[in-house]
Amino acid sequence: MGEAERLEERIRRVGRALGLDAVGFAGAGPTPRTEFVREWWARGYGGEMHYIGRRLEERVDPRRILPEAVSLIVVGLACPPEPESRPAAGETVAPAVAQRRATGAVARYAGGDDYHDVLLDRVRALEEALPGLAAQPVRSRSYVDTGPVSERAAAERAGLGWIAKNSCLIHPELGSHLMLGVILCDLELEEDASVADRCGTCRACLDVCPTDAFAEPYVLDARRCISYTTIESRGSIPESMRTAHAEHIFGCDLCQAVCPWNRSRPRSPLPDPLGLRERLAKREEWLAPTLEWILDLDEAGFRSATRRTALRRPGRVGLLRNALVAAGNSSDARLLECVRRFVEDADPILSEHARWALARLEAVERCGADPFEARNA
Ligand code: B12
Ligand code: SF4
Ligand code: SF4
Repeated sequence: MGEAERLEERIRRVGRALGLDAVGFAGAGPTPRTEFVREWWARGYGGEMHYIGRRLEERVDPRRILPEAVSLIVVGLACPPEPESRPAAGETVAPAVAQRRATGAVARYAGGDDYHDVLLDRVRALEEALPGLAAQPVRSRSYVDTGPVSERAAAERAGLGWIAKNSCLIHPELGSHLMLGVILCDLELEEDASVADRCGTCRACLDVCPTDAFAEPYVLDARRCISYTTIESRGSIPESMRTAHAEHIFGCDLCQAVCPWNRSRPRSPLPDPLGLRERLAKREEWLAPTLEWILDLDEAGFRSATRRTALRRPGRVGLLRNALVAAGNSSDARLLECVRRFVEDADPILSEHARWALARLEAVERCGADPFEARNA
């Protein structure tokens, strides 16, 4: 066994001791995968995410960020699973659904401590350990969705898994609910063996997408993805897509939920010696937040409810905009009063979405249907 190999194993062991579930190594240069971002951006799939368009060439070739970089150390941390029962905000016993109150859905990765902070802290700890492990000074940079690095392409190259038809990186043992981080460094590290594409003839993710966001297998038009419209976009959610948003108020997991590689993985609960997954786990109030509660949040309430979470990203107006769309989709006429309060709101985004939701709820009221009876019929 050569000296270089022993260094990789030492880095892997320290990474695991720091609470990381997967650690792999890749070369730092460009690949057809990283080059694809140019075409993706040119096709307009990135929408308003100008932070991607502005630094395309760094995404293609990480050596444009750190010229001395020769290797990438890529790490993964698995998200905690959703609990079986989902109590509503402020309730510890009865689930909101049993109370027949309309709730919003929050993506699995959000609603606990922000993964950017939790994972970046671990990635930096590993980065700081590198000079000691290599017994030499090391030039390096760390990122967890905090810089112009194509993290999925890096993870695929480092053997963490394959980029699947839903465009997510799937780890064969851990599935795709795996948050990624990357260290660029000037250490010569041997690249890990790649994992072959295991999607086969399956296309469950492509078929389940309610907004038809996949331009083709493996390629997402972000503008049509609920994760983009509810988190990244600051403007109006296109009217033609609002019904498809259903109860989603922050992100979407549908194309991962149907994936057979997630259904049975991980096979047993993962160890969590440092409590990282406990920190990432959704706080109780975000398991099944009632739309009434969200629509009642003033600026101070929003700041306190989203403290240290990724839910801060769209801002209060963005989150309330999403909740208005979910209210319009809820068929729950009891939300009429909540929604009416926003019809004359000074913020044009909120007032416009409130008018849309109001028209839909008034139509439900005229019919006198009970949304929960209808849903359970
Ligand atoms: C912009 C962005 C988004 C955008 C666009 C996503 C996208 N698919 O491009 C939006 C807001 C929609 C989004 C949504 C989500 N995101 Co996001 N996102 C990013 C970000 C910041 C950049 C991604 C990017 O550069 N996209 C541009 C495309 C071109 O690159 P790519 O996605 O990396 O991979 C492409 C190429 O590899 C190529 N490709 C691969 N194979 C093949 C084969 C062929 C034949 C072809 C033609 C192309 C091709 O196509 C892929 C998809 O277009 C990364 C963090 C980072 N810095 O990398 C996180 C990241 C990708 N997101 C992440 C997550 C968790 C999500 C969500 C699950 C969140 C949620 N629950 O709502 C969803 C998943 C939606 C989905 N199905 O992709 C994780 C993914 C973890 C994983 N295991 O895959 C990342 C890595 C963040 C992190 N640090 O963990 N995201
Ligand atoms: S996250 Fe939801 S909206 Fe986005 S591609 Fe997947 S299923 Fe479609
Ligand atoms: S649902 Fe099927 S096609 Fe989609 S990512 Fe999973 S295995 Fe691949």
